[in-house]
Amino acid sequence: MTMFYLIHLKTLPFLFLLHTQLAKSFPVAPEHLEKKNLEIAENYLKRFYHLPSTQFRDAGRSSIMVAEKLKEMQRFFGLAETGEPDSATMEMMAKPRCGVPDSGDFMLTPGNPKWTHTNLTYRIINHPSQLSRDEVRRAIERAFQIWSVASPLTFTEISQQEADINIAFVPRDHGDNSPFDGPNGILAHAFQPGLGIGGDVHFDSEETWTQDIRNYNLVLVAAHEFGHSLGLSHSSDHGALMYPNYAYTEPSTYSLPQDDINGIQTIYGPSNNPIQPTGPSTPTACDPHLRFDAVTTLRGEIYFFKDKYFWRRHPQLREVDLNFISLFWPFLPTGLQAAYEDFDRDLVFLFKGRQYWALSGYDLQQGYPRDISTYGFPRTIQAIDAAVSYKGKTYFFISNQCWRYDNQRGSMDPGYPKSIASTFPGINCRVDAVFLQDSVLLFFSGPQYLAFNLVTHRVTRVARSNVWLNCT
Ligand code: 7FY
Ligand code: CA
Ligand code: ZN
Ligand code: ZN
Repeated sequence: MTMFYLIHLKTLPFLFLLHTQLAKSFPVAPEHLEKKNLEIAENYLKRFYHLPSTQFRDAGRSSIMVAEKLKEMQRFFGLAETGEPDSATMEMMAKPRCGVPDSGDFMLTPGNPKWTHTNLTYRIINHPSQLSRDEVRRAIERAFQIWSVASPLTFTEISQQEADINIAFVPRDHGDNSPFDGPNGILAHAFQPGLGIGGDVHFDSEETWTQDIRNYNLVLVAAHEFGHSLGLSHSSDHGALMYPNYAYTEPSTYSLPQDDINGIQTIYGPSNNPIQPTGPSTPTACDPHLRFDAVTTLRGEIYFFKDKYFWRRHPQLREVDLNFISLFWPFLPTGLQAAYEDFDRDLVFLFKGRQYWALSGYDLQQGYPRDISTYGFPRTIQAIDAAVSYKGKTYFFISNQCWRYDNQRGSMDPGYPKSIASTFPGINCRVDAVFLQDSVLLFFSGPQYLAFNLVTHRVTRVARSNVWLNCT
């Protein structure tokens, strides 16, 4: 049984209520169609407009919340703001939002097992050879904290009595009919909430457990397993902690993705914190508001950076895939701000704040990150919006100004910065990102891009940014 059914069942009383209120606006629609429309509309609003799940809506205001969210959606698409799932609205909702990375959702464990108390206890039975007892305790504490900030749950370590969640590092056959397989393969497993072995987590003691980017980071694997201990199953959202595949992310700054927050709060309700935590959402390629952090070519492919992700596009194949930045370059931060390729040196430079990194393919060049003062930027420049290199010069875009750096001489050209519009007529907006393709500069500004022909010195095209991700 999946999440869908759980919400579905709980939604029924509410659906009937809304249904009778809207009946007059649908004189001809057959009843079953009407109900179906409402269901589709609700799922759509939950997915793209943060409509809370039924159980977290104030019963009396539930239908009003749906109507408000509908109006918001209608306003966005330029439809009549009826607040009702009329045919024009349903048609818009039915349009494929391409590239939505099988924008899955969290799943609850079949049968919906959960803890009936919120003050959970855990006990660390042993530790693996590579990490000390204290290192394991710190990692486990951090992994629980990832879940406790987003839920009403608390986790307390105990060393004597029986704990809710027992944590152990064990090899091969260890008496629960789920033997481990030695290095790699299965890393750990967890039992769903319940008495006895319920909630317990076992880690394969033959893995190399680490506190850094090396496989496998204990905090991340533990946090994933604890999701199972709390009643969550795997999610199809690629950015979720409960996604089935291990992916490295810096644990000290990790915050629980929104999909996992939605999952844990579906089971245990919102956090007791007056300010409800929110988490990063996996970007949707065809979100009409999508804007890029940075764009660059790299050895013939185009990389579009956004938050902790990038899309990669092969220019001929038109194929686009979404990946974590950390999967290719675990040493890079998220939220990059500018990037360019130096074709002569076969290097890519990436910028965030005053720091920058030089990459040769997957590898970080020695001596990086460096400070942008090496380019000749004064102390007053705190960040670069966009950068691109062309014919031995590198152009940096900062606010409404453009700086030009001479790659050979290794210094800024005199006369710069200049206004962007005086250097590139027609580009009179702030630039989020820019890259070069066949003597054309592609400038991204908010949800649109402008193509600037370097030969004719004119803007030749303006279109939506995410057509680059094959969105129509
Ligand atoms: C994971 C798991 O939770 C199971 O119940 C059975 C098999 C599993 N596979 S695993 O041990 O290789 C594993 C895979 C991914 C463990 C953790 C993760 C993980 C996923 C996302 C973020 C961090 C870790
Ligand atoms: Ca293993
Ligand atoms: Zn086990
Ligand atoms: Zn899992």
